[in-house]
Amino acid sequence: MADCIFCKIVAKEIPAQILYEDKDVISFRDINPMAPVHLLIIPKQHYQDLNTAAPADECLLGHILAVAQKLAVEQGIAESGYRVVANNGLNAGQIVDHLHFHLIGGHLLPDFA
Ligand code: DGP
Repeated sequence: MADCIFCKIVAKEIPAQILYEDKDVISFRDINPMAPVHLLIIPKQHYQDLNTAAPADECLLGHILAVAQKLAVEQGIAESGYRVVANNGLNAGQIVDHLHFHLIGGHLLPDFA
Protein backbone atom coordinates (compact mmCIF):
# COMPACT_ATOMS: atom_id res chain seq x y z
CA MET A 1 0.00 0.00 0.00
CA ALA A 2 1.38 3.41 -0.96
CA ASP A 3 2.65 5.52 1.94
CA CYS A 4 2.66 2.61 4.38
CA ILE A 5 6.05 2.46 6.11
CA PHE A 6 5.75 -1.26 6.86
CA CYS A 7 4.80 -2.06 3.25
CA LYS A 8 7.99 -0.22 2.30
CA ILE A 9 9.98 -2.43 4.69
CA VAL A 10 8.33 -5.51 3.12
CA ALA A 11 9.32 -4.20 -0.33
CA LYS A 12 12.87 -3.46 0.96
CA GLU A 13 12.42 0.16 -0.06
CA ILE A 14 13.52 1.27 3.40
CA PRO A 15 16.00 -0.59 5.60
CA ALA A 16 15.18 -2.65 8.65
CA GLN A 17 17.01 -5.23 10.74
CA ILE A 18 15.16 -8.28 9.48
CA LEU A 19 15.37 -11.42 11.63
CA TYR A 20 12.82 -13.63 9.92
CA GLU A 21 11.06 -13.73 6.57
CA ASP A 22 8.91 -16.17 4.66
CA LYS A 23 6.35 -15.75 1.89
CA ASP A 24 3.66 -14.39 4.22
CA VAL A 25 5.40 -12.83 7.21
CA ILE A 26 8.41 -10.69 8.05
CA SER A 27 9.95 -9.75 11.39
CA PHE A 28 12.34 -6.91 12.12
CA ARG A 29 13.63 -4.94 15.09
CA ASP A 30 11.48 -2.09 16.35
CA ILE A 31 13.14 1.25 15.61
CA ASN A 32 12.30 2.47 19.13
CA PRO A 33 12.83 -0.57 21.39
CA MET A 34 11.18 -0.56 24.81
CA ALA A 35 13.02 -3.67 26.01
CA PRO A 36 16.27 -5.53 25.22
CA VAL A 37 14.31 -7.63 22.71
CA HIS A 38 11.65 -5.74 20.78
CA LEU A 39 10.70 -7.18 17.42
CA LEU A 40 7.76 -6.54 15.16
CA ILE A 41 6.10 -9.41 13.30
CA ILE A 42 3.86 -8.38 10.43
CA PRO A 43 1.95 -9.97 7.59
CA LYS A 44 3.41 -8.96 4.23
CA GLN A 45 -0.06 -8.25 2.95
CA HIS A 46 -1.40 -4.93 4.13
CA TYR A 47 -4.10 -5.13 6.80
CA GLN A 48 -4.89 -1.95 8.68
CA ASP A 49 -5.35 -3.80 11.97
CA LEU A 50 -6.81 -6.96 13.47
CA ASN A 51 -10.34 -5.75 12.68
CA THR A 52 -9.65 -6.04 8.97
CA ALA A 53 -8.49 -9.65 9.15
CA ALA A 54 -11.16 -12.10 8.05
CA PRO A 55 -12.00 -15.63 9.22
CA ALA A 56 -10.06 -16.83 6.17
CA ASP A 57 -6.95 -15.25 7.68
CA GLU A 58 -6.98 -17.52 10.74
CA CYS A 59 -4.12 -19.54 9.35
CA LEU A 60 -2.01 -16.44 8.81
CA LEU A 61 -2.73 -15.15 12.32
CA GLY A 62 -1.82 -18.50 13.83
CA HIS A 63 1.35 -18.56 11.76
CA ILE A 64 2.34 -15.16 13.13
CA LEU A 65 2.08 -16.51 16.68
CA ALA A 66 4.14 -19.55 15.69
CA VAL A 67 6.79 -17.19 14.29
CA ALA A 68 6.67 -15.22 17.57
CA GLN A 69 7.29 -18.43 19.51
CA LYS A 70 10.22 -19.38 17.28
CA LEU A 71 11.78 -15.91 17.53
CA ALA A 72 11.35 -15.89 21.32
CA VAL A 73 13.41 -19.09 21.46
CA GLU A 74 16.03 -17.70 19.08
CA GLN A 75 16.27 -14.45 21.05
CA GLY A 76 16.70 -16.34 24.33
CA ILE A 77 13.57 -14.98 26.02
CA ALA A 78 11.31 -18.03 25.83
CA GLU A 79 12.11 -19.16 29.37
CA SER A 80 12.38 -15.74 31.04
CA GLY A 81 9.08 -14.58 29.56
CA TYR A 82 7.86 -12.24 26.90
CA ARG A 83 4.83 -10.39 25.63
CA VAL A 84 3.12 -10.48 22.23
CA VAL A 85 0.99 -7.39 21.72
CA ALA A 86 -1.02 -5.97 18.84
CA ASN A 87 -2.20 -2.41 19.32
CA ASN A 88 -5.48 -1.83 17.48
CA GLY A 89 -6.83 1.63 16.92
CA LEU A 90 -6.68 4.94 18.70
CA ASN A 91 -7.30 3.89 22.29
CA ALA A 92 -4.63 1.22 22.06
CA GLY A 93 -2.08 3.70 20.73
CA GLN A 94 -1.68 2.18 17.28
CA ILE A 95 0.65 4.47 15.35
CA VAL A 96 1.43 2.44 12.24
CA ASP A 97 -1.69 1.39 10.36
CA HIS A 98 -0.32 -1.94 9.15
CA LEU A 99 -1.21 -4.88 11.39
CA HIS A 100 1.81 -5.76 13.53
CA PHE A 101 2.58 -7.80 16.61
CA HIS A 102 5.20 -6.59 19.08
CA LEU A 103 7.40 -9.33 20.58
CA ILE A 104 8.87 -7.80 23.73
CA GLY A 105 11.11 -9.29 26.40
CA GLY A 106 14.55 -9.49 27.92
CA HIS A 107 13.76 -7.79 31.22
CA LEU A 108 10.89 -7.51 33.70
CA LEU A 109 8.02 -5.87 31.85
CA PRO A 110 5.75 -3.36 33.59
CA ASP A 111 2.20 -4.33 34.48
CA PHE A 112 -0.48 -3.20 32.09
CA ALA A 113 -2.22 -0.05 33.28
P1 DGP B 1 2.22 0.85 17.44
O1 DGP B 1 1.58 1.27 16.10
O2 DGP B 1 2.00 1.84 18.52
O3 DGP B 1 1.79 -0.55 17.86
O4 DGP B 1 3.80 0.83 17.26
C1 DGP B 1 4.46 0.95 16.03
C2 DGP B 1 5.90 0.61 16.26
O5 DGP B 1 6.55 0.66 15.00
C3 DGP B 1 6.66 1.56 17.18
O6 DGP B 1 7.11 0.82 18.33
C4 DGP B 1 7.84 2.05 16.38
C5 DGP B 1 7.87 1.11 15.18
N1 DGP B 1 8.27 1.75 13.93
C6 DGP B 1 7.70 2.83 13.37
N2 DGP B 1 8.31 3.15 12.23
C7 DGP B 1 9.30 2.23 12.07
C8 DGP B 1 10.28 2.03 11.05
O7 DGP B 1 10.39 2.74 10.06
N3 DGP B 1 11.13 0.98 11.23
C9 DGP B 1 11.06 0.15 12.31
N4 DGP B 1 11.94 -0.84 12.39
N5 DGP B 1 10.12 0.31 13.28
C10 DGP B 1 9.27 1.34 13.15
